[in-house]
Amino acid sequence: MSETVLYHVEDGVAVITLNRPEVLNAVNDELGFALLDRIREANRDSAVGALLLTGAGRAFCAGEDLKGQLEAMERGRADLGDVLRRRYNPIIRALKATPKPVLAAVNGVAAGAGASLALAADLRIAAETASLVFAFVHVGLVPDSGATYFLTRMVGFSRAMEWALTGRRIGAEEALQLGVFHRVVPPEQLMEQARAWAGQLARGPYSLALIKRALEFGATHTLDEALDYEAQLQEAAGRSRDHLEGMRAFVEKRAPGFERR
Ligand code: LHQ
Repeated sequence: MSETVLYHVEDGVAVITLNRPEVLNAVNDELGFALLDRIREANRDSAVGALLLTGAGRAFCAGEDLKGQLEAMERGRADLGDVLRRRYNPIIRALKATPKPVLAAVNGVAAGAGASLALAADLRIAAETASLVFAFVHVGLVPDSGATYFLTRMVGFSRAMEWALTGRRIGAEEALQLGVFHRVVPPEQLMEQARAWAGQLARGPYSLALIKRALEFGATHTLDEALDYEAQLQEAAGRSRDHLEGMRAFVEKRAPGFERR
């Protein structure tokens, strides 16, 4: 298995680390396909309750490997649409489709498709030194890997337009104020806090999976459709063992022991 993505499971959490620190974890074919494999592996593993995505070294991810891409272009072998369809889009779809919560620990700069990757997680905890750079414009490209979808929904159309057109560096504090980052912590505390948070998510009830689906649905459908879907999902949640356990724990004034069932 490729060393460009490190993977281990601890405390019910699949820790997935992008590992090309010498190029700020820029994504080439090897890293991209290894990442996709690891997301799928975490999804399949019943011992895994949450995914934690981070980067080795000082960056989260600098997006597409521009040196590799330039070489491919000079050899006349670059088709960016194909790169997206084969490599990035399946990664983003896999992150959104897994019923398990995905936490990104943004340890440094997240640029281009690397920023998109951070936005595709369900939650983001970031180091004070982290930043987002929608760098696509600097290399004459358009935001991709879901950036147009996530950004417009997270920060609104007007601000998304400014971030995309300028490609300026968005600091951790600004991202926190706008709810793009959920928590910002000193760099030396990032991984400890991220592991603790992901561990907590991994011990959550079966309904976490349904909550993910419910919110994605609610964000893109009408009120009538959302009401119907909520009723459908609640019916399923209501039949879960974890719902029963949650109610018993409440009545017995103790912490619930969920089993993701
Ligand atoms: C890199 C990269 C990098 C290679 C830093 N590649 N080496 C999708 C589909 C298909 C095709 C095209 O694109 C896409 C989507 C995209 O992702 S397009 C956007 C691609 N990403 C970028 O444009 C970001 C490029 N990087 C930067 O702007 C800066 O490196 C940032 C702002 C991320 C960090 O700046 P610094 O902290 O000043 O670091 P640095 O620039 O000195 O980088 C450190 C090293 O990493 C350096 O190598 P060197 O050998 O000189 O030490 C960089 O060349 C290398 N590196 N990003 N994407």
